[in-house]
Amino acid sequence: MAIPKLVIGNKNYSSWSLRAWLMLSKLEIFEEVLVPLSTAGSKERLLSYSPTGKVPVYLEDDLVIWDTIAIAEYLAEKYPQLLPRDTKQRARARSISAEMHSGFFALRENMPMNCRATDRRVELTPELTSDIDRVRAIWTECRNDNAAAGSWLFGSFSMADAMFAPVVFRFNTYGVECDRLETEYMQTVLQDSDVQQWYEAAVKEPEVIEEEEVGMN
Ligand SMILES: N[C@@H](CCC(=O)N[C@@H](CS)C(=O)NCC(=O)O)C(=O)O
Repeated sequence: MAIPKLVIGNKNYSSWSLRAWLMLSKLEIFEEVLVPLSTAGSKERLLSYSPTGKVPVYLEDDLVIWDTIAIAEYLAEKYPQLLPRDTKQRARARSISAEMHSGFFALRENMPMNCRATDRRVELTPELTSDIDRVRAIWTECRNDNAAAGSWLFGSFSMADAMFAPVVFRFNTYGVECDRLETEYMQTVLQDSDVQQWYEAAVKEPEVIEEEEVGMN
């Protein structure tokens, strides 16, 4: 078997890329193919890897997986440690991962991931506040239930942490206020060595995507 490849977008901006990259970084050796988004020819390059022309794309021999939740589920089949061992907790990790994948539109729209940006502020509309409150409730519930097992949402790192990692960067960039438990969880994510590696690469990227640069004073 050849070394799997993961096609990703800009580390500073591509939140879906971060999710797949973080899972893979914790599980297996892989080759990273970075296609800077919104540059000349980038769409054609992406379409040469997958039918959707979006990132992330996971490539393993003749297998192509082009959607984050499908990549997560495939990896969890290969590496069961990506989900909690307990059946009910596993269902819960899947539920919040799916909820992230299919929802939180106000959060995704109004607080785009911009890892290297700090001190940004956006208008807290009712929809955005509702998304933020829901994220905080998820983190609080998971951390309260799994505090003894470790510092990730379900104790050990799971796909759910990968799904919420870009939200941690968003809360950090846009100064979302959190309580102690939630802030501790954010620190677990931000201080993780793989997340740090991603961040350091994001800081060095030269590309600036204007429409993602929101919330400046
Ligand atoms: N449902 C997809 C969404 C992927 C997605 O929207 N990726 C964005 C970057 S974060 C993208 O590829 N944008 C480039 C484009 O649409 O041309 C997933 O879960 O992987």
